Amino acid sequence: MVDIKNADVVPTTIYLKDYQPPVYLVNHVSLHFDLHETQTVVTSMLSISLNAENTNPLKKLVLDGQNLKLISVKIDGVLLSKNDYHCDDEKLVINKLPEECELEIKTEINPKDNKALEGLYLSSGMYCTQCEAQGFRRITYFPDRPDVMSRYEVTIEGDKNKYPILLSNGNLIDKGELSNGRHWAKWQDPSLKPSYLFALVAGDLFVKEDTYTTLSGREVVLQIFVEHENSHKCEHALISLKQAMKWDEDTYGREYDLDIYMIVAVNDFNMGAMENKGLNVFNASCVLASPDTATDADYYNIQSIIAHEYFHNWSGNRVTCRDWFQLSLKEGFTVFRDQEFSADLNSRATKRIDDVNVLRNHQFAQDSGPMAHPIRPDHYIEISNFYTVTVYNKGAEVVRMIRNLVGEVGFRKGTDLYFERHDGQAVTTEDFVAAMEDANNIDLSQFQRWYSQAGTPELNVSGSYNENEKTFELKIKQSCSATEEQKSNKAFHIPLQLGLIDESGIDMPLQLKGCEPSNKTQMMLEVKNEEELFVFVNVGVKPVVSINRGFTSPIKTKIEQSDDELAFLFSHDSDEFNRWNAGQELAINALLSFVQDIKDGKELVLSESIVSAYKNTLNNPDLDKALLAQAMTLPSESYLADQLDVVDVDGIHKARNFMKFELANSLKENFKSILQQGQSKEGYLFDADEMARRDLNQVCLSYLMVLQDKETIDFCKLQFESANNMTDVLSALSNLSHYDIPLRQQALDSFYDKWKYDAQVVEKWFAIQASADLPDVLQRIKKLMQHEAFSLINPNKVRSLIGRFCAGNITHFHAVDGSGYEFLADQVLALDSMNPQIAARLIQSMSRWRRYDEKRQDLMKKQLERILAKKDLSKDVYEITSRSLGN
Ligand code: B3K
Ligand code: ZN
Repeated sequence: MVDIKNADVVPTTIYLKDYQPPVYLVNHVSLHFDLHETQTVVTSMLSISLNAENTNPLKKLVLDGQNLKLISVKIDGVLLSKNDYHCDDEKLVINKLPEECELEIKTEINPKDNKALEGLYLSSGMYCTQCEAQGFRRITYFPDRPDVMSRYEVTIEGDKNKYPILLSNGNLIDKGELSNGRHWAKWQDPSLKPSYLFALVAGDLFVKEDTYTTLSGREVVLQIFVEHENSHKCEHALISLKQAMKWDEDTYGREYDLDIYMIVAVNDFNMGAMENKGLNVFNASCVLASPDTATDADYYNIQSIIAHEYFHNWSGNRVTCRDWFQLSLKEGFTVFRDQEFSADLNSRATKRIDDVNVLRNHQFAQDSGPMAHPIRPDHYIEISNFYTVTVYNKGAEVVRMIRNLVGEVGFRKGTDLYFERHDGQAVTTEDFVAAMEDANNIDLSQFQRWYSQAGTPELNVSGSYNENEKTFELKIKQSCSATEEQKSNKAFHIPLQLGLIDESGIDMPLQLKGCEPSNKTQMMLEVKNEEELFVFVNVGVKPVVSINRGFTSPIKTKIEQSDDELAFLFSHDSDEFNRWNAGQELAINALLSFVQDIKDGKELVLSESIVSAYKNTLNNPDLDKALLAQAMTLPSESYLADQLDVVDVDGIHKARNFMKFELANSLKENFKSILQQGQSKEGYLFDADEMARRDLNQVCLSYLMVLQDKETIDFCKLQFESANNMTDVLSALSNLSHYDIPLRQQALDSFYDKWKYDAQVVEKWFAIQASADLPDVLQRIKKLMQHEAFSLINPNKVRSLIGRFCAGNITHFHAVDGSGYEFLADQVLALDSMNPQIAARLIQSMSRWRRYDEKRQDLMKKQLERILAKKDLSKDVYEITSRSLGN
């Protein structure tokens, strides 16, 4: 198998600065697949022509290829001899080529053996493909780069019984039977597309069908293909797809272009889903839902992922990336689009909090570790490693900041211009920003630094009130600590929404010195220099500052605010995000002081004022239940860890448990009454109110369970046994999973027994056990790896058991004996030659090893070195491990 590096050859680094336009273009691609499980023959006919834009005098054609068996090459019908081309593990090079020609290449591939799940592979008896970023080269030799865009015609031939459904991109134009029990179908895609958007599916599938009439009155056929036993689980995905189609018409004026839109659910998939033109392939867990098998979080995710992939049809497919360094052009923008879609359809404030939590818990961490990279990286070894929370989520924040700077109307003008100007092209992030500048007549040149500089900017904010002059001065200093690769950053252009609140909790009218008075009570400040001074005049009383409202910029803000001020903001800030944020700050202050007290051997005491701040919040009748659930949730252990210079794994765990216990103890009557009032006998409904109700119940139950009183345990048992939806059942099971009581195992066993034939539910069962806060959790996980339902080949199982433990069960993963690290390294080594993408993802739990105490540092470093020493390590794992070690 290729896909590996030679033991003593360091893999090549690819640089953005080396970009060259392609030498040849491929105008038309005609593919023929003769499907056989271990020997599929692919015949590809390429209409090739010299690219006028390329100035390279060496006019040789270099085609990418990986794990392919070359059978023959013909130019304009003439068979080439082996001397006419060069073929190695990575490419096929043809030197002498006419300016235009028809190139026919025949290759053989083995879909059954393909466990990397890139290119064409078999999953649960069906063929499917994954080509982004560089999987097409595992199907046939091709200039596998996004700036080569072609029209495709695809013929698929396969066994009729086993694979009655044969799909590819575009429209079905012909089909037929063959004499030997086989049949064929021919698909034609009228759109221009890069190879990474190619898709093929063949299987025995149920199809759920509907139609959608577009803005201009065209009827589009919508089809969702799933395994027959899942036929009842497609409704939600279909509704979500129609919602997304309508939203994109309403919000961006974007209509779907083909006559058919297909979605296929597969069991073995490296990520969530893939936006192939007209034929999306989805991880089954991101499509299938029914109330008894899927949680609210699943319903929510499905809605947003279906939308995300649909939105790519414009932001990604019709306008695509010139090269893979531009990935955020499509991903950052599309994440921003899906975030706004979810916010419009559900609760806006809670969506923002969820998104910021992802950013703070994961992206800020990445930005301050060895894998830090700008949203437009300038080098990589393996591009699969750059499908990151930075490129995606920080990328979305950067688009959001542009929207904040130009306003909603200006942003729409910008996107209209971008889509119109670049439809059918492969472009860069600069092209996106240029469209925004041109449509709004503004200069975003300083803003562009967000694309090229890594690291999280930090603002130091201090305010001073002059009672005599009734002025309020706000001093802001920005800095961005160096990342390992980028030693110095220039000042960022930071939009900052601000409010000043008076002592009764009302937003004051804002007037900057030298500006006319107005009744505006919020203002978007623009920080551009390292130091800025904003002077507000006519400020009647000393205000409390509410800054970076709605998290207008993805930054850290340091502002001197007392616990009293934070408690005041926690109950009064008119900005719901900042109100929640003040509660988090308050909790962080308390938790960090507990961490210190534990170190100093002091007794821990949760102050009355904090308890009453939480009590007031809990009793506030105006607060939406979903927001209340978020407000009552303490900051995560990983976020707390990021606040410390040296992570104190056990201290954080103890501190958080202590605070949770104290709040549970003091507020138990409140929690119980919310829980009792929040019960419902109605059937499951996926809507904002019902989700909020279930969410708040879950938070209350998790507090009460800490107390381990009989009444709560009985309540939990009853909920587990009798709830009519998976959200409540799983909430009960997960609450039981942290306590080593007989009921725990009984519940886990009966759950498995009931759901063992449902892969998505079994994944949840694994995940719950991997997250358990039990001292011997790792032993239990190792045992679960021998379970009949576990498989290292299936990424969902790996993620739910191994990934969940290493990335989510921080205390036990970082056990001081190093057992977690050794376990992780074992799994990475086992997965490396099978599925390098999944292996590389796992290691990231160890990449920030320098942040821990010496003992743990040493243990993690040893395991990283052990991984790096493996012969024929994949490029994916090599890149993450060597960067983590700082090589
Ligand atoms: N574009 C795909 C991700 C492909 C990942 C390749 N390793 C899904 C998405 O972001 O929509
Ligand atoms: Zn995407």
